[in-house]
Amino acid sequence: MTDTDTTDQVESIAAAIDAVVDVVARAAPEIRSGLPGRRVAAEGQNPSGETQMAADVFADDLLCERLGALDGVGTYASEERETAVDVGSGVSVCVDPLDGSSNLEPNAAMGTIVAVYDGPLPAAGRDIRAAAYVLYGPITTMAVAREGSVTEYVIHEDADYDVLTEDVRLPDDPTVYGFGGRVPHWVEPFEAFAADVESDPSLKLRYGGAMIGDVNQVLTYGGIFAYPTLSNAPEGKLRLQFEGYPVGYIVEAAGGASSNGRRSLLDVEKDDLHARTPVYVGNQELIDDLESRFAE
Ligand code: FDP
Repeated sequence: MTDTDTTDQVESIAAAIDAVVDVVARAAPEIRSGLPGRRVAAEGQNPSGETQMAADVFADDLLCERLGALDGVGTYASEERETAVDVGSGVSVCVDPLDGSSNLEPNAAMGTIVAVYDGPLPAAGRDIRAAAYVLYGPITTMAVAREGSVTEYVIHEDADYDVLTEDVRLPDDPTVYGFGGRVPHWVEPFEAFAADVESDPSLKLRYGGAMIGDVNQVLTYGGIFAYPTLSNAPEGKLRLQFEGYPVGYIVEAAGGASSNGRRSLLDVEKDDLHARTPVYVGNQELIDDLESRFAE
């Protein structure tokens, strides 16, 4: 909440966050059970020029309808649509309906990401009031960050959900890393950092190709996930409003750190709804080391 928010505003934002989290949790089993027949390309591309799967469109339509119907939600935006949708008055909700949907064909983990902002879109990172992700793994779980702490839930097939872990914290001793992008496109500071990580005997590679699956491993085991700046894509691949801010907010709330290579993801400012950013999240000492390479 900002210093100028009144008690009523604070309460209505909290109520909107409760409702958004509940809708996303209850939609998750439906999204999951809707996947088998939708492992095919849809007709269009998303605003970032990527082929959409039928499942991306299905999850986006479902979440737009349910979240857009909530009192206290003013704007719905998603990675799958060009412009934000005005749905009333209240918080702005940004969604990546199916993160990692290229994992649909090989049947590997995927997620749904949601960020709640107190302000118009594109929002600033410090406008974020809550973020959550659903992980469709062998079981369906959800991590929710708000007011500086993260709670993990298990979501059952009947759409009920229970707390698994309160106050999720990154373990102090990191053990895993996962780096995206093609290695020939990594730039020199990142290449040097990655070489040191790879030769550290306490760390091992665990990379699944869906950001949420990879970030959840970092939350569970400690370590670092990166989708770095690339020589052919200096801003990397991931989208700030839909992926960078929420994942940075969640990892920081769990005691870790986030960065675009130079500063916390929450301090990165871009004025385009679909702007991209390099993403580095994980244990503080690894992020400090990474940032020192880009400062040289
Ligand atoms: P996807 O394209 O499959 O939806 O931003 C989306 C994302 O997956 C992330 O989940 C993942 O970390 C990254 O892109 C993987 O990208 P590439 O395999 O294309 O490098």
